[in-house]
Amino acid sequence: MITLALSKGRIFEETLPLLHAAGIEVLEDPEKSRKLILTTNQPDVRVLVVRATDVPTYVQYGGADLGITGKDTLLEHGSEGLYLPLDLQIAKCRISVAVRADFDYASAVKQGSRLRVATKYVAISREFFASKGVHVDLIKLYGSMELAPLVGLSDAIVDLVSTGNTLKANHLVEVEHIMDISSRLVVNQAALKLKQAPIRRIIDAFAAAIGH
Ligand code: PRT
Ligand code: MG
Repeated sequence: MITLALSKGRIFEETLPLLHAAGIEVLEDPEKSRKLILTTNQPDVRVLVVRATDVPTYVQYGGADLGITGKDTLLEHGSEGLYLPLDLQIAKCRISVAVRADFDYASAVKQGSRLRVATKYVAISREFFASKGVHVDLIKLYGSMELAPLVGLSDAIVDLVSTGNTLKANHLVEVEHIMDISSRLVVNQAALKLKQAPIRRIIDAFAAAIGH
């Protein structure tokens, strides 16, 4: 049995064409079904539906053989015990610093002010601001980061941006582009040894589908 961990939403949707290229069709829709283990047309391939942030954990501990997860999630989680064969170029976005349109970020940085930064991405933020020599107090949030500067919880946020519509709707502006983000295939290293042929087949089909 080959077990693939996926999160619902954009990653699931954008993975379907890759699975199709590997001859795998998921037989249930995770948005409609309450099942957490989805069957496929391949009797020896199943899909687990897990929280996006839990995908690396499932694969690391062998709850799943493979998974697909954002580079953001991997950088926060770490990639110990994981083999990362492919950047799938799906679920693309960027991770940025944003502030209220009326906050003078450039002056605050120039003056060496201590910034309060709200984010789900504590590791990425710590590393980014340290590399710039900016002192920050990081406030860990689990979602809706855009709210924090609006109510004075923080001066800035570090969050994912794709169209920019969420920032705009909340009168926030992007002031730093930290890095580009896309999703990667992650593989359990022990599973790769034990189930080499079927896992290689999936990796190769995905690679061919994205033109590698
Ligand atoms: O939603 P949930 O809390 O369950 O989990 P999650 O947010 O971790 O998962 P999910 O499925 O929303 O995101 C999974 C992965 O998709 C992320 O880890 C990223 O690698 C990738 N991805 C790509 C995105 C976006 N684009 C994105 N735009 N993840 C989130 N967003 C959010 C962003 O946080 C912000 O709130 O969308 C909003 C901004 O979008 P725009 O288009 O308004 O700029
Ligand atoms: Mg989300």
